[in-house]
Amino acid sequence: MLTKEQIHNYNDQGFLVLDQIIATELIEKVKNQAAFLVNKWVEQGVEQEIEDGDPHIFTTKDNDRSGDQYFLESAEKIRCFFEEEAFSKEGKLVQERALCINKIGHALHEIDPVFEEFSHQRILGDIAADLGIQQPQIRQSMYIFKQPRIGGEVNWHQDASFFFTQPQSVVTFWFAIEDATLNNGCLWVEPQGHKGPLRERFNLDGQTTTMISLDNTPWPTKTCEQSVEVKAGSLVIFHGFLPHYSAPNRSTRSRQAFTLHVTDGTSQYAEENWLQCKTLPLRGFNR
Ligand SMILES: O=C(O)CCC(=O)C(=O)O
Repeated sequence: MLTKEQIHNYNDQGFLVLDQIIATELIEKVKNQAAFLVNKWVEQGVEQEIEDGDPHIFTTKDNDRSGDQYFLESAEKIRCFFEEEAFSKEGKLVQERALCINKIGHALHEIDPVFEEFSHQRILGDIAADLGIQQPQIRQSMYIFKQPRIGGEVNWHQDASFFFTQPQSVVTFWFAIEDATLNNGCLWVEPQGHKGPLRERFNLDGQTTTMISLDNTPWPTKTCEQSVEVKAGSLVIFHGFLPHYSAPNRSTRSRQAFTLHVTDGTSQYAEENWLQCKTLPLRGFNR
């Protein structure tokens, strides 16, 4: 599947772009299903949540999720989270409800039939094998909307902070469901940044989450960051230590993406990771 050059580039740069590798029909199917799930969720009582003044917002400005049952339980469920700028000072939604959802997480790949089929497709297994993942295990899935005007920034981070394994094994599969551009908040990465240390670790102890500092290497600056503009249907794969972020979306177009975080069953998955597989199957790709 992957050429030697692509494998070399992944290992050297810490990321790889496979341009428009997923068929348009499949991308549309997934996009429609995400819209369907949002509508279903809205029907299930989000109005009440808003009226109660307790909407579930997702932001990376504050990583403390202590006691946030809605978030913590989403590890093995399908749940929607609002954009941090979804509400006015008066507590009203700033735009159409469906355009206020930040993401759906975190077990679409096991629970929803359309996402299940997409997530386990064979081509991903071939790619994973080429990248040396011996026993792929899909740990998390997220559908990220990056909504027009209010799409939230995702701070610089490394995915191994959330999926700590020894040795490091997490690989992110990031699918562009829509074109991702500088205008609508595409990904930014630090090429070769995966060769540096892991800076933080996100631990869960009971109901308490803590972001532990491991190394004070600064996050990338303008001189070493690179934008990753891609067309819908493209797949960006990145190493768990690769620093990446995305800017807020102030444009009039969303930048939808679907992500899978995959670890290797031959590595030791930390008990302190917030996301544990307790009831759902822990599976890789169809081969
Ligand atoms: O899509 C984005 O803006 C960021 C996604 C991300 O950081 C991730 O999936 O690890």
